[in-house]
Amino acid sequence: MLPIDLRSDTVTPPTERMRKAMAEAEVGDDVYGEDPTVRRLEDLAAERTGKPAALLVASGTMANLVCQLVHCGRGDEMILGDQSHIFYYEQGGSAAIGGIHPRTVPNQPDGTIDPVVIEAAVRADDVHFPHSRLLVLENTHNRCNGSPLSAVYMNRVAETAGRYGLKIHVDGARLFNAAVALGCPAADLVARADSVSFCLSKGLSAPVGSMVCGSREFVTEARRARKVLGGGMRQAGIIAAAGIVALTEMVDRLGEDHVNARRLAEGLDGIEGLSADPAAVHTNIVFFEITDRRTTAAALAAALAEANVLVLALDPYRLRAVTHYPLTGEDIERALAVVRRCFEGLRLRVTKVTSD
Ligand code: TLP
Repeated sequence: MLPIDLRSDTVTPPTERMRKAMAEAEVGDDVYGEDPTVRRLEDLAAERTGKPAALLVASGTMANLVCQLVHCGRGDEMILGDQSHIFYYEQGGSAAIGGIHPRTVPNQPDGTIDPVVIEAAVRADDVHFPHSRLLVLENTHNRCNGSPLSAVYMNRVAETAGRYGLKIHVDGARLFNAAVALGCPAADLVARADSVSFCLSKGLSAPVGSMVCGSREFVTEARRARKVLGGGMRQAGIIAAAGIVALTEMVDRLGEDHVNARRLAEGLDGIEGLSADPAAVHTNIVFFEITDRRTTAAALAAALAEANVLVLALDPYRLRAVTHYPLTGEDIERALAVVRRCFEGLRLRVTKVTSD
């Protein structure tokens, strides 16, 4: 059996159309602003997010860091969720590289942050305090079941941020998953944001690349920040060509991944000793938990890997599986059969060891 890789949607291979577009891409030196394919991608990304301008960068991590560097100076504070990718998985780059002070506040299970909590976290004008400059939100929210944040929530939170002069950055690595799940244009979800980043290289299947979108002035500064981080690329049209295919051909199909994720969650929840919450799955990320604690997430992930199903063990008893192109409903059923078999095998082994 070919491996069924559910570790992340970052493992998606480029489509044939992407490979062809990459081979044929018209290119130039993008640091001189002379790559026509990069320019086309940037125009398209700006249009899809409803922002005046956009910038191609190497990764989601770089996109987020560039945005933080533009919004905040050294010693400024940003408010962000305690489950956010920027806080968890980006090496503390905001502090290490930008001198930005992270103020974490609790994410609710649906990935939102209560506006009342945001308001309470804003610093008063006092010589002891850093200046509160930025609010960071994540849509979809990776560690909160891939939850999509609605335009209604964004409006509420923008009102709070506006009252205190906070800028808003949306880490929209999977923004188009949110748009498809909520049935609205991506632009509606970030209309109130000052900047948004999204990834071409996750569910949209491009091999490399993320976009930063915002006002023209913002993107001019973002271009400078990208350069100092070493992210000025030359004939980047090769990458941008795949990004154009990602945005024009791969967005509408994301719904299939969401259906597969829900099915996966239902199946996992039906396995004795495991639990998942299908009702919480609205996009392509599924968390599941080992409730029979005689075995661990690491042991289950290792057993599954032997059987060619790859998942991530995140915590001692918690795992993550992500659906994506080109996995089909049949692949999900096959993966579920493997999980059932492997988990049962582990339980039998543990039962035998304990009774020996
Ligand atoms: N997330 C990856 C890992 O880093 C955990 C994954 O497999 O989910 N924002 C969000 C919300 C993300 O989920 C990710 C990647 C990023 C930013 C960073 O993107 P890259 O990997 O392109 O730097």
